[in-house]
Amino acid sequence: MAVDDNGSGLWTTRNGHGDAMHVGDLDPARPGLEEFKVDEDGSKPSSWMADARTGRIIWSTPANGDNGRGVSGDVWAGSPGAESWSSRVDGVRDPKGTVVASRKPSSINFLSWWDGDPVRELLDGTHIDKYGTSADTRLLTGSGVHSDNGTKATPSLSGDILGDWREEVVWPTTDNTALRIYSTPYETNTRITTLLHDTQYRTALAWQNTACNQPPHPSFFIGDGMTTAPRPTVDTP
Ligand SMILES: [Ca+2]
Ligand SMILES: [Ca+2]
Ligand SMILES: [Ca+2]
Repeated sequence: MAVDDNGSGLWTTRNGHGDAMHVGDLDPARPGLEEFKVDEDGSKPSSWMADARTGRIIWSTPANGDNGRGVSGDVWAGSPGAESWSSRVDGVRDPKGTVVASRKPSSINFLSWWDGDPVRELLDGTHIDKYGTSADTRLLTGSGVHSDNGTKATPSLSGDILGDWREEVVWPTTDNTALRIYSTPYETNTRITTLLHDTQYRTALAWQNTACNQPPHPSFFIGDGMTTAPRPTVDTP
């Protein structure tokens, strides 16, 4: 459901709890924000995308038990906008719900803007990979660190906290005596104001540290073919 800033309910799909939800400009060709979610209730659609303002379901996949993992983000330039995939649904879907690639990424967990291009990378366990339709490419292996929460494999934090718009990952050392911050070694020609200036992203950095963690999404599209990113008119406190 969505709650207005005065505390009253705006809408609900009545699809109940799900372990993964993503809200962002997942379909840049369509005005406004979209929501992608997987459902735990085996009688509800397994996965779906909705208009984030109204809750209207844009597309969905048939009920198929407890769909425990799902991700949506632009991880592949071969199809416009976000790719969406989940544990119990075959294939990778475009923002209209059409299967555009048969091979799902090897992980269904976090995302990270890590290398120099605006297409997002996959973050899972203590590694970062780049999606490819035949195989993923490993870009980072964190050694001497660990993730938490079993198969959910959450880092201490993932998000843009230093430098430019690319995202850092924080993991605890294996002996739990220190936190390590990993930052991208890649240069980029893409200039975007630090993402913490975006209120949605800033809020997402806070809520991803509670309950079922998920990667933060900004309120605007970052990905292949993106338009010039918005610049904040005032500094966020
Ligand atoms: Ca949109
Ligand atoms: Ca894409
Ligand atoms: Ca990238």
